[in-house]
Amino acid sequence: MARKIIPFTQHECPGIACEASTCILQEAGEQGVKTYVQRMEDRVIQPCLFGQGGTCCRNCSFGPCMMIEDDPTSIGICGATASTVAARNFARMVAPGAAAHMDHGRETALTFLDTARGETPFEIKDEKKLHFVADLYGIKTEGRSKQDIAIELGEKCLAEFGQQEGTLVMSTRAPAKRQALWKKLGVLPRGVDREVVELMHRTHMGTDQDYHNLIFQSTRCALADGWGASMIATELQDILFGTPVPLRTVVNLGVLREDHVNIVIHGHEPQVPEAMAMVAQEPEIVAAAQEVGAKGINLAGVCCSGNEVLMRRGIPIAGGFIQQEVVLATGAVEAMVVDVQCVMQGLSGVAKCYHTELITTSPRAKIPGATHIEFHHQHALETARDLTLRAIGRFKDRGKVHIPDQKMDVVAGFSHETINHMLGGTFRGSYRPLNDNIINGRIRGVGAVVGCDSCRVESGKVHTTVVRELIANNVLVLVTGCAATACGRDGLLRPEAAELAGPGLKEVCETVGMPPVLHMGSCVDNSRILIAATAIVKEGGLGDDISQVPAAGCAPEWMSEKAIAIGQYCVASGFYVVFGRTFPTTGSKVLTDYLFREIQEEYGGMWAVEEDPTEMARMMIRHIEKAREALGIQEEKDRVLFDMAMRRDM
Ligand code: NFS
Ligand code: SF4
Repeated sequence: MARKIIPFTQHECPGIACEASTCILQEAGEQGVKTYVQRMEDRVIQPCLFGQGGTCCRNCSFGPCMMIEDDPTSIGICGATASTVAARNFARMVAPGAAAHMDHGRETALTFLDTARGETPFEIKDEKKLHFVADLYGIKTEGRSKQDIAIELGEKCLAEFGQQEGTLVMSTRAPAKRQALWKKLGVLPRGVDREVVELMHRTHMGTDQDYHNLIFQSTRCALADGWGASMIATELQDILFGTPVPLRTVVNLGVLREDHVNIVIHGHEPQVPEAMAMVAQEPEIVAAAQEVGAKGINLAGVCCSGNEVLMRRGIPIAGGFIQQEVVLATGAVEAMVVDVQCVMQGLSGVAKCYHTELITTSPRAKIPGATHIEFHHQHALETARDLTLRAIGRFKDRGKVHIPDQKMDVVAGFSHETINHMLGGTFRGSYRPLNDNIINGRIRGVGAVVGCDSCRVESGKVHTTVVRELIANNVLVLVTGCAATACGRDGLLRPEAAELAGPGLKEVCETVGMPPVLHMGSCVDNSRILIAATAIVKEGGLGDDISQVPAAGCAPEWMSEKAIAIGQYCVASGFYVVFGRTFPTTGSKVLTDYLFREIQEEYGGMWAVEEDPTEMARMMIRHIEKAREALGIQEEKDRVLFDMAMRRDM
């Protein structure tokens, strides 16, 4: 059968992250390797409008029932309306999205606890943070060993997953006004797992059939993610593996090395990547690599596994989500080690076209055709050595290798603690200088650009267009997840990128020596953004709640259910949140109006959707300017407009 060769350039075929990816994908296509690009081309059945707008229900065997909101003949056989079905489907995105972070948080807590008990090769690295978090949990720290404190903290965190009543400790870190609002609305999560189970229950046929009530529980579940499990994950990971500090490293396909055994770590939880990093330089391992003719082991990351070890160890990232198959199609990867989430099943087929061994490590995530080697933190190093030796064993089977030159310097590692120190000086950390710069208008506000990269849009480009527009308008940008990787590829995570910023932001970046776009970590680390926003509120001068801060968030290329859970907890925290391209409730105007407008009256935050990246940035900027106006700090606007005009003249 004649193969179709796809004549794509990055422009002709959206969804290809960069030039380096284009040329690898083209080669792969010519050799008959099927990647997401071919699968998109091959698909005959196109997305259905009911599915896309959230109004197809298959919750019982009377269906599937497809709804048209204003058509009385198009309601469910059970009588369910479009808004009910769209809300149920939305809830069914929040539940697994939140559950992914929750299960990650649980796994972290288990590793943390066993480490405190001396049963893993990891250690408590950040004692200062251990004490801080222990204080939050009301744990006595004075005169106790770090192991003792950590055991109590691990047990307390773990107990919150199965907790039935009460509230989650992390949620008490939110601004007082926000907590009072959550209390008033009755939306404070009672436990972690409980909120997912209840949400799933409510979506069962014939249960909750009121869209507002369904979104209420979706919110409680999402809050149990952001102000619960994700925050537990971030904080315990920092204590265990170290709180990130700024460091320099590189991203994109060019980080793979021709003369090394390349091992790519992909997925989300940091345990496997940390263990792999711990053994990679062991003399016996290096010797084994040299024996097969390689110079050593080169570890590189993909997705959030990559972000975790990029932030803490400076391990380079080979690619974001959309590049995962491209990384293998270089022919240079001996093994790809994956755990959970965002791992494409297509990897299995791509790996088979090369000498690459695809290895799954979590009992929760297996892939037909992949090798399964289960990872347990108690034996982390033994397993990591085993995995590494397997990769070394594949080196001799390498065929033709094509590693593109493209790689880009990045500065990453901006935890909340780092921002605090960087801006406030080493003696006493503080957000005062940031708040002052927002108040005096040098920085107009803060924009969070987060989430996946997508094959449905000009991948990466959508992120970077939004970010470039924001920084040009003096909006300081915080990034996480694959959005951060896309910005990294584009050079936006370097201090030099301050050149692209408006004059006020540029001045601040140059004074501090920081990039205008700060990489805050993986997607569970969106909890760092919640903490940063809270720190801005607590510092004073910018209102007494997150909804008053001149800030906005977006996920321009979102694709995963996690993105919906994150968006919902951000809206419920008071943020204005813009999603790119599609939104999963548009089949119901009633529900969409609620999420895009009315919800603001309850939570101060709301959703929006926009396809055009420049417009997306402008929507965020308009929101930021409106917040400034409400705070009475609008004066500097003229100067910014003047500066914009000046720049256009240049
Ligand atoms: Ni977030 Fe990170 Fe990437 Fe999207 Fe997937 S890796 S957890 S979900 S695709 S940003
Ligand atoms: Fe149709 Fe109602 Fe069954 Fe859904 S639950 S498939 S709307 S009958």
